[in-house]
Amino acid sequence: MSDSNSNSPSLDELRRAFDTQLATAIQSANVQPVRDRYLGRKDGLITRLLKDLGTVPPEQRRERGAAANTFKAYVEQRIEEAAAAVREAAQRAALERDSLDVTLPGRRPTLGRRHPLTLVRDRLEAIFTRMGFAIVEGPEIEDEWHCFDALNMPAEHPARDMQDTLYLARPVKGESGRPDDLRTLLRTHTSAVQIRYMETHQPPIRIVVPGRVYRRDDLDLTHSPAFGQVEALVVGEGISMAHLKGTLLAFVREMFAGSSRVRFRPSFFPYTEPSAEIDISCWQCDGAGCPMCKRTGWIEIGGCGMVHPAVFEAVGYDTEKYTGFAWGLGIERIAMLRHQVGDIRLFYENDLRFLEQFPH
Ligand code: 2NL
Repeated sequence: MSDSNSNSPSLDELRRAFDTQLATAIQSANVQPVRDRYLGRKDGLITRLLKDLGTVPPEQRRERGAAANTFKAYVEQRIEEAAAAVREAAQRAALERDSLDVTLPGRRPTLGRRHPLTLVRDRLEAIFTRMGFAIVEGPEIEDEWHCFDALNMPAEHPARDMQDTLYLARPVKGESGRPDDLRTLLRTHTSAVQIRYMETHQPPIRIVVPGRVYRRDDLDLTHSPAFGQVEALVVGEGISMAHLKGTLLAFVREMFAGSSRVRFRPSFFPYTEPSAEIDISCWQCDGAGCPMCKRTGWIEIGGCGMVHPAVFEAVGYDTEKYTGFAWGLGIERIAMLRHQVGDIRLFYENDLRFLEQFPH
């Protein structure tokens, strides 16, 4: 028995235990506990071993001391190597994790596009802007005066039934600047904006008014309770029906086909006199007759007329001095005609399979 204390493990046993523990520590990338266990300043196994040398018989001390120091050097070196190995492994893992392959093809961001109704509206605005019209917008919540009364549609006028809409709760008395008997509603046409414009501007005026309007309608293939409308209004001295027709002809030749012709069919609107429906020659068959125009050669795109003097009176214009024309058309209808869309609801469902068929 070479050990002075037979309960202590031999250095060979200690080294084997250390080797095993260190291997495990490297696996779990945590070497520090093993280092503390063997080299810890207070409780380290080797520290104690060296301290215990004092109890070793003097004739064995030199040999045992040398063996302990050799073991200590061995442990220190192995620990250092292990720590380095763990550091390198961590670095390698980080490099791999953070590496990027610059040879991969790029990811193209999906590009948004304008809605088909926006395409039509933008195109229409561009055409009329070049003709010298100003684009004007106004509130969707209106009062009866601007939506009906000022447009020659007094209360109980039958035309109000055809433009039934949603009425909003009455404002608290005294809260609005309007007379008490004026109700608030969702506008049925953008004409209300033209009234507001005429109330604040003197002729000559040349405006295009696009926007959303509301009617009491059930949603079907061609109707929606909310839809887009564009109206135009020109007022000045000597404005005639010829100006109306010439302006419309210039518009449809840019909007539809260079060979388009315009036809007026007599009609009625309370706010225009005379009034007409606007037909344009079918751009599919150029007027010969085809399924698109139901064999008539003509397609209706909107309504128009010369502004009724009662409208000018309502906004305080001199009816002896000024005349004007106006027209209105539905944006959805134009988009459906241009792109042969058979169901108005497709415009509101935001199905990309539909929307992606339109140009950017
Ligand atoms: C249609 C027909 C029309 C007007 C709108 C108008 C506006 C004022 C004065 C006179 Cl301020 N008229 N607008 C005139 C005729 C027809 O719209 O079918 N719209 C979808």
